Amino acid sequence: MQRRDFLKIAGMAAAGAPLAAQPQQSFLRPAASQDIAKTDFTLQIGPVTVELAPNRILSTIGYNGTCPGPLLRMKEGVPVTVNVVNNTDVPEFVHFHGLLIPSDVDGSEEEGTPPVPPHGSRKYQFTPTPAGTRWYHTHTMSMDDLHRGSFTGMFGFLVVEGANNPGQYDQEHYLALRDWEPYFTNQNMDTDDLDAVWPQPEKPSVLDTRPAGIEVASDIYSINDKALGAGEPIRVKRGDRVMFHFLNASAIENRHIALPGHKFNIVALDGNPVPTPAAMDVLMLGPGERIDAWVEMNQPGIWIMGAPEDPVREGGLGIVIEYAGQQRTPQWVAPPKSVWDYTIFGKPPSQLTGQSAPTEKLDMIFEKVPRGEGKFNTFTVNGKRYPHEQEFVLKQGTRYRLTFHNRTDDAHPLHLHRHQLEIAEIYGKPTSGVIKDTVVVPTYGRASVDFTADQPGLTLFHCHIQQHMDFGFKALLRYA
Ligand SMILES: [Cu+2]
Repeated sequence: MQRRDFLKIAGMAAAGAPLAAQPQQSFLRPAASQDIAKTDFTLQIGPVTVELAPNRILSTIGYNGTCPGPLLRMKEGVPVTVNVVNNTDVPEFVHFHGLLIPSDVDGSEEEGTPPVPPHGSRKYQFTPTPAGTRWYHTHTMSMDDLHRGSFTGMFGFLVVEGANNPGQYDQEHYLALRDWEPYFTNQNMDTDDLDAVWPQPEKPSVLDTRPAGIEVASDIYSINDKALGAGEPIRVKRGDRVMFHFLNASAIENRHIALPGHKFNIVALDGNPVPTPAAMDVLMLGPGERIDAWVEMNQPGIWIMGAPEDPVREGGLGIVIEYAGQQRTPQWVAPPKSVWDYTIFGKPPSQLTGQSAPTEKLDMIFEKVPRGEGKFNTFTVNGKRYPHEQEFVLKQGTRYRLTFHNRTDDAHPLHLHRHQLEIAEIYGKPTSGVIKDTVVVPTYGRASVDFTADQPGLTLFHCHIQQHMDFGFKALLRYA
């Protein structure tokens, strides 16, 4: 099927064509029906079909026959066993993203986690912490195979429940943003309108004008497993407070989300409560990032919540919000101009309390080598290729200030495993109290993050764009 045919189908559904009855997804079950005391989980890796729209059915690999995989709801501090059964012909790794757990169960080959063998199984046993919206996904390399790694359907939400779970809202939804049928292209697909507004202290005085290699792109999108208009709408009543847990599960690109006439009240980034909750018109999430935000439903109508970029939204990245008693075509209205800025949610550095100031510095300089490996770009960290044996050796108990120097023409979502990063400076602005595991550093931008080396064991750092990671954008931190 051609892309335009698919868009026609999704567009027809969005314009009010009858929607086929969909079985209620287990993924969207309200919290009340979850067994919060569960400590044993099984993930079966195998083929799944994803019905994005009635005439758009994809085959991929996923967990337990669904995509996204089941929501894993754990209790903070209560040990769990995740039994992973691999029904495929290749070794697999399940990474638990945002959890502070040992290297041997973190799910990264680089850190020494044993693989789940083909047609075999392996138990991951750990004590989940900290509380918040986490997620799990495959951590294999893809290289030039767009049917492997995070291009597959192997991802799902993981919620670690803390002692306090006030839940002062009328409903909650877990929404994973995805793209499908990736392909290689040498067109510049960048949609990052954010980059122009930020200082570019790392921009080289002489730009590298060598022709760039091919990158991965996609034109087909979904929220969870449905393209815009093809799934059930989210049904609300005026006055409802609806909590949304967003995840960018893309392997490829940063994404934006807006809901016409409504504001997102952001309470947590990467699952960690922010010091200064704030309302925003548009959300931005790099691959790997999560945002918890509630919306007060106070504009009756039928709306499209989705990507502000027309080709992305029309390609499927959206979902219909339907107020009770309303009958009309779902409406999209472009949001007011909005700049995503992590420091909005922080507090001034002077208010830093209870945290020792960092005593050691680490620097990472990122550079892109156009066509560094055949037709693919490669990346270096501090001018070197992975694995940086003596470059990043941590002293137990020490607090570090890690500065990212992005000397490339892309915004990169940078992820450190098994540790929490507190943003100290970004966009040339100091801040504190914003705790993340993945930080998008703008084009030619610089950011500093603080972390405490209190998780002994090999620790992987990488860009969460799969192709960048595979072609060099990673480093291994170790403890002395
Ligand atoms: Cu990257």
